[in-house]
This record gives sequence, C-alpha cells and structure tokens, in this order.
Amino acid sequence: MTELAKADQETFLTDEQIDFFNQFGYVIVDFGFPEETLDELVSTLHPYYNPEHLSAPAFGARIQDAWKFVKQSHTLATHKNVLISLQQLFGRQALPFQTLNFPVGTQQLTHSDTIHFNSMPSGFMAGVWVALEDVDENNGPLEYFPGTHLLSEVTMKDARLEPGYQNYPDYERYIADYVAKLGIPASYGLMPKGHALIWHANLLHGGSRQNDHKRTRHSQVTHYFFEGCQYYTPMHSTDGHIAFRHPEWIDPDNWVMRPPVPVPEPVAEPVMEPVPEPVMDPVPEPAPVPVPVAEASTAETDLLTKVARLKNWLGRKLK
Ligand SMILES: O=C(O)CCC(=O)C(=O)O
Repeated sequence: MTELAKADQETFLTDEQIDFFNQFGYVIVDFGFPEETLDELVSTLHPYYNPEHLSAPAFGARIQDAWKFVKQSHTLATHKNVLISLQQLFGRQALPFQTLNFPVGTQQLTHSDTIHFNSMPSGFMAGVWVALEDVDENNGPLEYFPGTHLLSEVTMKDARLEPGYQNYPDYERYIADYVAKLGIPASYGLMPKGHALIWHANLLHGGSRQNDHKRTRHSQVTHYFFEGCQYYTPMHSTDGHIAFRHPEWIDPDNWVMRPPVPVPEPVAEPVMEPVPEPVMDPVPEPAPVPVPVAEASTAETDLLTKVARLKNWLGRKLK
C-alpha cells in the first residue's frame, strides 16, 4: 500500500489537536522526525545557501525545492505522520508540491498563503513548517494571528491593487494596516527542534524580527494542496482570468535525485558576522523575486531562480 493510501486510513492527531486547528488555524505537532534526518538536512543544504545571508540575515536566503536533490527534505515533506494529519484536518488526501528551506529568520511581513496559492473550492492548501533547530524569541520565530483563517480571504482586488508581484509590497502594507485594525495579538512559534507548525492557507503569518543576528534558524516549510481541486495563483489572477497551476506533486513513494540548479561557491561553516544595528528591512530594492509563477515549467522555474539570484546579487552590489 502506498504512503498516500495509508494516510487515508490512519489517525495521528488527537481530537484536541484537530479542534485547536479548527479554532485557531494552526497547530504545533511533534511528528517524530528522527534527529539525524534534521541534522543531515541542515548539513547537506548548508553549502547551497548564498553566504551573503551570514552578514545580512533578513536578506532572502532560501532554497526552493530542495526535496529534488536532498533526500531528507523529501522525507520531511512526505512523512507519513504529516500526510495522515493533513488528511485528518482537511478530509482530503494531502498533495505536497513545494519545499522552501531557510538558514535564518526570514522577517517576512505578514501575509496569508491564499495570496500565493489557492484552490477551487477554496482553502484546500496548508503549510507545514518544521524547526530544524530550537527556535526562541531571539532567532526569528514564526509570527501568526490565531483565528484569522476564519476571516474572508484578502485578494489583490480587496486591497485595490492590480494583480502581479510588482504590487506585493503594497499588498504587505495593506495587510499590515488590516492586522493593526483587527487588534488581534500576535503569537510566536517558540518551538523545540523537530516540532512542526501546520498552518491553514488563510492564517495571517510571517517571520518575526531576528533579535540575535549571530543565530541561525534553520527551517523547512512544505506547501500542500489537497486532492480533487483546481489550483491557481491568486496573485496573478483577476475575476476574468484565473492563473491555474499544474503543480509537480512530490511523490511520497518515489524519490529520484535530481541535480540542483547551479549554486554559489560552497562555504565551509557558518561564520555569523555581527550586525551592528538590528536591520528589519535592509534590502528595499529589488525585492527577492517571489516564487509562485502560474503554469511555470521546471525549466522556467529554474530560470526564474537564476534571475532571482542575479537580481539579489545586483541589489547588494548597488546598495
Ligand atoms: O519562516 C518564516 O520566517 C516565515 C515563513 C512564511 O511566512 C512562509 O513561508 O509563508
């Protein structure tokens, strides 16, 4: 029997955890990931990170789709207990389709994933964020606003913006204002190594300030859709045109190593440069190029990754 078929028949989360998720839009879970899997993932990926992140922690250091070339990333994304839990929460088979790995706190501004990924019927999307090391208030924990998954989804039209990632900073400003008006206090994902936080697509969340710039905050987030839906990119969609997605699903039962796109020169060990002042937003322009692109092929995605790296590099040189 395949991992997906098994997930259909078993349970992992307790009723209390399911109720908590339904009420607050997230739940923190210990899926029992082996410690060596977490450590091997961190050490295998480390040479692929752009070393610039060591001196500018808020800079967009991240690796998309490490699952294609690092087995441990695939293991976390497709772990049986994760798939079972998502099936329990959403009542449909979970379909992993993307991983993102970060070496440090992202300080990402508040957003909900429904601006990047959505489904028809709506809301069949979730993120599972895994702490690959202990996360506390000083190395940039996740920040989220419990219960906001129950509010209406905010679209670009709601924010009176044209679709397109060039308007993403305006979307972030709109959401910051929206959150301030809601008056819901933020919660923080203070989590021990190995624990995971499942968030509902519509939960408002981001990365909080990284108080200690000498610290790493290794993490992996996997994005999941659910079976029996159509999938699209709201950021590129209008009422008259839906930017459908045809994701490459991450097959839990089959992993074939695929070489990564060209990467910066490997670096030996993290040598975290102290940053004199906390910098919340040190690279205003150009912003890191957002990942989701409707209908993008693997070749296009690879090209975009390279373009993003080039833009980021240029941004730093021009600073
Ligand atoms: O890892 C973080 O700091 C934030 C991640 C996040 O907001 C996201 O992946 O959507």
